[in-house]
Amino acid sequence: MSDLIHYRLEEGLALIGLDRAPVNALDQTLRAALSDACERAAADPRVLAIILHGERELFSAGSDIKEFGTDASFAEPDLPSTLTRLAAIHKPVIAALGKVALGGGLELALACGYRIGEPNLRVGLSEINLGLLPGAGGTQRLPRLIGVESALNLILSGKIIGAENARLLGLLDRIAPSAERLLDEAREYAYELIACRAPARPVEAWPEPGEGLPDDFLARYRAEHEPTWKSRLAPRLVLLALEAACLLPLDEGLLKELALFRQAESSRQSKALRHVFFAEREAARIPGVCADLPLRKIMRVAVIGAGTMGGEIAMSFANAGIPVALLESDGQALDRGLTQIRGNYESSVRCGRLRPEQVQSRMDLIFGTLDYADLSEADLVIAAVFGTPEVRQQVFRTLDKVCKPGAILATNISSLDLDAIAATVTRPHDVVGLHFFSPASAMRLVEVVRGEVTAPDVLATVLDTARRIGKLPVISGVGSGFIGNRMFEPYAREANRLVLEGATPAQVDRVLTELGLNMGVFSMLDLAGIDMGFLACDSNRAGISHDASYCRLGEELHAMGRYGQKTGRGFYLHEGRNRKDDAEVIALAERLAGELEIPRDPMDDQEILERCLFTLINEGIQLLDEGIALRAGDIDLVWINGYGFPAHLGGPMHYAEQLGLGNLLVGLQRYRQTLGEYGETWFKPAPLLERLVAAGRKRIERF
Ligand code: T1G
Repeated sequence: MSDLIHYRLEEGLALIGLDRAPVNALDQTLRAALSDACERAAADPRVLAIILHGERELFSAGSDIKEFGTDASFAEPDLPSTLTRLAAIHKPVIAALGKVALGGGLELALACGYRIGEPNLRVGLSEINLGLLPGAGGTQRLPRLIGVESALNLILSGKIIGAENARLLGLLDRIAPSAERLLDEAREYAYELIACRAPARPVEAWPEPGEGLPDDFLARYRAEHEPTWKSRLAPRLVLLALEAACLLPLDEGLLKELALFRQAESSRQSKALRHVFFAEREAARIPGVCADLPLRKIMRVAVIGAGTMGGEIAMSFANAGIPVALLESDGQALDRGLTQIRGNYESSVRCGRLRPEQVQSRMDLIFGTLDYADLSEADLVIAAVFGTPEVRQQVFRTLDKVCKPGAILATNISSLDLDAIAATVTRPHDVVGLHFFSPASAMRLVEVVRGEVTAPDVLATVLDTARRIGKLPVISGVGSGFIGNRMFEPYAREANRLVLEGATPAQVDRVLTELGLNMGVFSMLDLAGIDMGFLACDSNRAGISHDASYCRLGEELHAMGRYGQKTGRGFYLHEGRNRKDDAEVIALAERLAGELEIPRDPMDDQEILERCLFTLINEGIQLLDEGIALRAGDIDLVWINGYGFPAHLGGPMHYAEQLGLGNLLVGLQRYRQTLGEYGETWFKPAPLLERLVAAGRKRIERF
């Protein structure tokens, strides 16, 4: 027996323990060992019932995602056939589920006749998050167990649910009183089943799936949900698989599911989403720093500034059960901040995202104060104060005096030079940047800014803490706009210039939202506020005079008091939640183009898409070359989680690799030549891109 499986014979029971670190991912080796163990138990007359469990408690995180897109994915014994053989065993098979049973791990449990879980169990069919569908019986066995609609909701949401919900749905027969008792409870369950001569599975003949379903149920379900799927392939394949479950016998449905799964697995969208999955885990790594570096203990946090951002940051920690001291300079501002936080929680209750009793329990974790001395026990202090660099540096000088040794001092301000702050304190190694994205209580992304002298354990501690509060931390070097906003600038610049050349704001935004972005540039600018100065419009940056024509439209709108949604007019005319092109803005663009001698023509969608994306991607490659971003995958995560770039395209860097780096370079060079001085200034290919193409490299990486 392989060491991936622990096989124990106990008075009529065979216990089969899966043991492939770290998550019992069902690769070919584990599938083979599992197959052998099941065959052995099925053939042994002494075995009256079988218990499948995780040797180290965790049951299984499903198929090995690294195998997808390779021959190993369906190397014999493949998972579907392994589970079909398991489901055919004429003895009760009990799945004892510890910690997680996800994807193929839950499908493995579904192929067993009975399921018992531990109280903190998390289960789900998370394949949809990888652009896949359950490919080992999930779309066929689940609807037969919990009904078609519940199965569709679970599969299409990719939601991970707890033990009690799983039991209520019919996914779990029992819940053990504790994780420690799981295996003993499974044994008792097995002996009960043996004693009452229970069948191999509780329902002899699977109920005809879809029984009691209105004939047009799936058609109505598709009509209701398809608009939300946009251009995503996997949800559409899921519906076809569920249709098969309703119309075909199990064995035929499984074949249909397998064909649909292979279609999903080979899709670009799934390849992109698998890239995102591993990029998220890679982002946690600090090059040159060992993964088990001792971390500082973060038990108490302080936030300075009870404004919108400070309040949302405080909520992020309170939501994770971490006590937060919220400091303000005056009582009224503090009261406003605390009232706003309570209001945020109460609106979450109204939307059903929070239970009423959680409001007070979270408010109890947030302690408002006006006194810096109350921060003396904080392990991490985050300054979320606006004001001049001098004001902010004064805040850090005060923190330097009051905070205990070893406390981490973080600033949330994106445009601030972190190293300048570190230079003003006696503990520069403890200074780090934490750029939360607004609204901080909802957005996952945090740019963790590493200063020149930030200590490795400070960086590692902040990365770990960000994950503890449910954030997705990405390391950035010090530089204006870090990664996200630095790239947003050329992207917004190009959009503005395109309007001067004949496009309209609505056309530019439509092209970008059709690609899959949640919002187009102009909708974002009107939402954030033109007065927020997203576009740096110094036409003589760093002494290099260049074409700043792209600024003029925003500058004029600002001068006209058209700040965007907040004033009802910006790049768009806003009427309630609707926005539309404004003839006044088009006329302004025409006038400016005349003054700037910019030729105007109707703009085609492809050019809009290329010019916005190519400049965005080019800036990202430049960031990588400068070392501000560590990895192309990090840049993808920033743009997917901070700016709504479609995850099923993998992020701007992955998108560029699929497009072909050579094609990207040719595109930049074409616009550089055809757009005169403007093109000469803003379409210069990043040197790293030129080096990558010259070297015939397919991946975007520093070298
Ligand atoms: N395959 C390969 N590696 C995996 C893996 C998987 N399924 N799950 C986790 N890992 C690695 C991960 O890359 C990391 O590696 C380490 O395990 C710890 O993970 C046929 C087609 C289970 C909740 O979508 O949700 O089954 O970085 O850092 O925070 O229908 O991992 O250490 O080298 O995330 O404690 C469906 C994905 C697969 C589950 C644990 N399954 N995993 O979270 O640790 S498709 C999933 C997770 C499938 C079938 C279909 C989480 C977790 P490294 P981690 P964690």
